[in-house]
Amino acid sequence: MHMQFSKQLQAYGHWKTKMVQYIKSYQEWLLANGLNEPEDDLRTFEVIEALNSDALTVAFVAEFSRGKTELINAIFFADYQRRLLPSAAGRTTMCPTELYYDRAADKSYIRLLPIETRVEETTIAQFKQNTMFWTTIDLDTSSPEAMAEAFKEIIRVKHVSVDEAKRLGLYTDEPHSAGQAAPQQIEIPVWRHALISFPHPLLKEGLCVLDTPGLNALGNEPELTMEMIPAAQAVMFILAADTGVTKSDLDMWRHHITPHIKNEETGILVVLNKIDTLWDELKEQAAVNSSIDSQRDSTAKSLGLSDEKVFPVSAQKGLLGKVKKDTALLEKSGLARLEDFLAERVVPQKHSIVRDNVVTKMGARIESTKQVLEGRYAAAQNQLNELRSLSGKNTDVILQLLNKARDAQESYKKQVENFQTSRHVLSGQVKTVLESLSIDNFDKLISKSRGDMVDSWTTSGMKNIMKTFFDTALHQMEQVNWQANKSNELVQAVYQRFREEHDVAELKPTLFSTKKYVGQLQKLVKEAEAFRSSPVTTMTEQSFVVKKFFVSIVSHVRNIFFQAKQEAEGWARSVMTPLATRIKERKQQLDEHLENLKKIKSSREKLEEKIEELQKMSAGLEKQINTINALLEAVNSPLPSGEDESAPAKAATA
Ligand SMILES: Nc1nc2c(ncn2[C@@H]2O[C@H](COP(=O)(O)OP(=O)(O)O)[C@@H](O)[C@H]2O)c(=O)[nH]1
Ligand SMILES: [Mg+2]
Repeated sequence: MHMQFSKQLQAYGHWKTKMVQYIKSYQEWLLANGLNEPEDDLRTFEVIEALNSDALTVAFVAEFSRGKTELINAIFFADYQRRLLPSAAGRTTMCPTELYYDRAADKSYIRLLPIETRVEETTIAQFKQNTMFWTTIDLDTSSPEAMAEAFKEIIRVKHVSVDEAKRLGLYTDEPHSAGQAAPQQIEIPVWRHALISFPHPLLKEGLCVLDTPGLNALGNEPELTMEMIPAAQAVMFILAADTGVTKSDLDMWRHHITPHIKNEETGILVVLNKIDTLWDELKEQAAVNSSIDSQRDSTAKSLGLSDEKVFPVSAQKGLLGKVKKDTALLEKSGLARLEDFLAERVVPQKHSIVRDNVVTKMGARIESTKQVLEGRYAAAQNQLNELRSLSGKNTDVILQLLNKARDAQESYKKQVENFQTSRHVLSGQVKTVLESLSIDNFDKLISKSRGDMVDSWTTSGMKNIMKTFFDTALHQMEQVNWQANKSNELVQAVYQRFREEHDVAELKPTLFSTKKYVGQLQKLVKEAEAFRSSPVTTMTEQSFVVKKFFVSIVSHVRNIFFQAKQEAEGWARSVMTPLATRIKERKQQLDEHLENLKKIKSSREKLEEKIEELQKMSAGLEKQINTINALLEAVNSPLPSGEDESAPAKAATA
């Protein structure tokens, strides 16, 4: 039931904390052993940052009055023993609200962005960077009543002139022109966006709940549909049994939800709420159940889903059941099945995405540390064997070995020269990759599209501009990929040669690809097209929505390029690091070996001493390799189930 989801989330939070500990101690251990590289350190820091700030977002999307807010109250906040967020009959003009816990600030607050900021070209994401733009209300978390009272602020409205409402893109003449007199004053929400931070256990574990007003509503922000909702782990689309599937529900489903269905990182849950309106005490339970089943069936059909994808629930009775501790009512509300789904699918899904990221970013590095240690171990073993074979032999043999060691040093020097040359060639090639990712080029493309837009401020003109914009962006990304492939070929050739010269069969380079970014762009193209053709853009005042739409898309695409560039830069800096490390290691081994032989040559007593030293070193290395293996295992391990979250950590630091 409810516990299931919180347990899973806790286990996930626990896993993240453990991961951060492992990675930190690994980092310290690298430093202590002189095995760290500055570029890698930076990436490690990024992984830790990402784990610390990671959030699991569940977004609630529906027409107004389907019970989004009630469902949020019932699923997440019933332990306050009351209705925490304001939910009321009729159209509540609530602004999009994000509930989370601000771990960095460690504070409870409500932050509200004034509706007037809608005219700015700044995105909400950018506004979030600066608290100055927001009105902050301190939240007294000691009393649920005081909290619920404070939350009422997010639904506050005010009356403004028609002109002002138009200026804010919250009013358009068309829908009212049918015989009605134009109103004098328009009711608009006071706030554009709300951020609420308070230390609820689930929120402290990294849950973020996004409550949205109806997306079809006038004043809908493209940023919400194009950025925030697609970024959520789970999107709950809510329908109500008392209204059935209306045309407006279907529009929202088609334009704002279905574009994400193929996106494997977002789970879509369809909820048929208010099934209590079908309950009837004069009917047999079986008859009630069959009427719920048949509505579930018809809901599924109209959305083109199979029945089991639709969860029939009663948010209201579920909340009541939880508050009154009425398990029979809670059971009947169907809420538990929905929560189980969140626990069993959504949390593990999120975990595997985050784990993959850790594995991608850290795995290769840890592997490479392991290989270095194994290399040291093998070198120590070789020396040991050689020294053991020396006991009882005459000075001639030692001299022979000394010569051999000197030769090895000579050929090593040549290899270093080769390596430096390849590195030089590669850095030239990589430069062209980075140039094709230049943000300057991108900004030129934007200012051109922006100029075009002034001339065609209509939906059909918009379509063409968007097409050109995306075509150019995609073309540029493919250009980058073409350059990246050339770099990859070069890198592979360098590695190939290195493997042959240095006898390190396992050394493989990481390659750079823009595939991920091309995919993101293509996804955005689809979302943009769905949004462009949605009722919001066709019905509401063109200039306003179009402008917002464009700002949102441009900042998104720019961000994709920016990330690609950052990844490419990081890759360029670190792609040769494993080879450089090997060379450094090899040099150290050759020097040590030569030094040992010299000492033994001058004093035969040294032989036993050196053998002992090497044995000790081998034992130490074996221990270190075990530590690394445990760390690798920990990074790759699945999410512990809620029950054994106290399982002891396997990896320890040596
Ligand atoms: N009968 C019934 N009413 C509900 C249920 N969930 C919500 N409501 C009512 O529907 C209205 C709108 O709910 P609200 O949560 O504000 O909807 P939102 O606009 O989607 O956030 C309120 O009057 C709620 O009390 C439910 O499960 N059953
Ligand atoms: Mg609501």
